Amino acid sequence: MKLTTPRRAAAAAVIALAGLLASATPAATAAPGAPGSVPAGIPVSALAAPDIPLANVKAHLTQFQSIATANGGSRAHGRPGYLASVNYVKGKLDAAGFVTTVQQFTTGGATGYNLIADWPGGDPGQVLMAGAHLDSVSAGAGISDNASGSAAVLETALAVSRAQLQTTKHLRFAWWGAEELGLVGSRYYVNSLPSAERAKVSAYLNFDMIGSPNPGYFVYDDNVALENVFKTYFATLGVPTEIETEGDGRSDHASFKNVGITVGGLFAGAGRLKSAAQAAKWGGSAGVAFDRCYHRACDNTANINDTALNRNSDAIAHAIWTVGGATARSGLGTGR
Ligand code: DTR
Ligand code: ZN
Ligand code: ZN
Repeated sequence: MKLTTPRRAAAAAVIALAGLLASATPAATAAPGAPGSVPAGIPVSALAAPDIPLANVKAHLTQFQSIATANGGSRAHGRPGYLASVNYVKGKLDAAGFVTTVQQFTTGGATGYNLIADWPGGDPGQVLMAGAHLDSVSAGAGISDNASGSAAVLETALAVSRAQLQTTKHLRFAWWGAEELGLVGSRYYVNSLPSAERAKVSAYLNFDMIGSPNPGYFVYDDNVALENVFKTYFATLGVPTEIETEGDGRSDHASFKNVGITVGGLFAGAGRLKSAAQAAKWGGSAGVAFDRCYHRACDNTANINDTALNRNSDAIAHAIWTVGGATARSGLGTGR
């Protein structure tokens, strides 16, 4: 639809802890820190997240590549490829039952667009947000940076719809404009939120570059509870993680952190070189950038590591189901 105007329950009950950061006593499960223990302050959902189909995520990447190819080679702010990307994502979400809103802003002499998608239900006073910037640099299609995050967040939202998921928190997904110009879209969103609405956002999860071709597995360490949600998940896969140190202030989570909102997220690496120690534990090439096509024309559909994209997409779903406090699903839903 063309943009015209904005717009597992297991037998056990869900054990939801009060608040994200409340020092609620951890659920009486395993000893703190023991495998399978519950990080303090995180709702424990008896409902496991579904697998996010890698093929679906890659199909979105193919669409984003086609959009760039058909629109001068990029999906950059102010170019037709960006608005076409917004329309693609919006069409999928509208068809899946989300309430979408397009927020316009102006920067660099051009109109920018944020796409916000609310999943009906949940406590409107406790909003869990997950997002990714949808724009590329003007040099290329921006498949690693950041169609990867945009596609994974989109497919997770569609999985929520397929499950007709019910959650304790209200779920809100976002695709940001003009990140590459300096976090412009996400900052505009946060600054435009009335303070009462801002206070309702319990956490924002950011996913920028999650399929890098020579990947690392980095977890944001801005909040220990959210960091543990991701670390615990990767530990179940036997994948060691490191804390993310390349990005303080370098992606859209900074817009939220700057106004005191709890943030977390995942990152597979950009222009820094992978060390020998990192190559030993993660595979890939030492002495080579995590993404050697970072901000270059070669950031196309060949510039993705499927294993990293798959693992990170599933980790995103795990976080949404867990932190969102999934309580029930009522079918296969309509998500496409
Ligand atoms: N600013 C992002 C790339 C980036 C660099 N360091 C980090 C750390 C965390 C997330 C993203 C990034 C971009 O160029 O879009
Ligand atoms: Zn970038
Ligand atoms: Zn990025």
